[in-house]
Amino acid sequence: MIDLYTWTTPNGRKVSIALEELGLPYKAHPIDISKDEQFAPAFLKISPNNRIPAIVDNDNGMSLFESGAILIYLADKTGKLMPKDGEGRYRTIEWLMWQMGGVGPMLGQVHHFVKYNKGKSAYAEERYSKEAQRLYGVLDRRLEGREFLAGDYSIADIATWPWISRFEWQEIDLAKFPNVKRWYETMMARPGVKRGFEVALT
Ligand SMILES: N[C@@H](CCC(=O)N[C@@H](CS)C(=O)NCC(=O)O)C(=O)O
Repeated sequence: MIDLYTWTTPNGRKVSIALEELGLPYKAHPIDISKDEQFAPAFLKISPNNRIPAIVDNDNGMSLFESGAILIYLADKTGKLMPKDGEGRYRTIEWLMWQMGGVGPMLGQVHHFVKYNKGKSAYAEERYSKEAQRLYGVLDRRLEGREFLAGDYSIADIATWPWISRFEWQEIDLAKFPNVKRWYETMMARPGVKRGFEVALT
């Protein structure tokens, strides 16, 4: 059994989607970041950066924070959603890191400036919207002639999808990125993705 500490955000949903896709038993505990629960001393012990998501794997007592590290751990634990070795493993990690270093932080800034604080900084809105357009272009080109980001369906897709699911907040017209649209819809139709997206926090 895995304890997942999470909230209804793209980074949190990456892990609940992976757990659902892998069929691993878990319990999701809410950390309400709008009430600063991420700063509680008990949570700091498992997530020293004060951010969700984090997990505790009760099979071995190990705790982990940072969604990318958690996804690699879960893939290695089960031998699924990432090749064990060879080029396929590094392609998966490559696109996972692209999400962690680019898609997440940049689209997060779009949410901050364009969705929640519109009109406060024209410079930031333009800068991050332009970067969002660029990243959607990269994703669209990568998905040209490919069903998934890095070979078979993998943790790279699972990491990226929850951010793309907020395309409306980012004022992105998915019709301009047909490969992204097709990939987005393919993933949305997966029962595990649906369950992980709507995970009940009790
Ligand atoms: N790189 C981290 C980012 C985690 C992150 O930014 N989590 C947000 C929610 S999506 C959070 O906990 N925010 C709380 C805060 O800003 O204080 C990861 O991927 O796990």
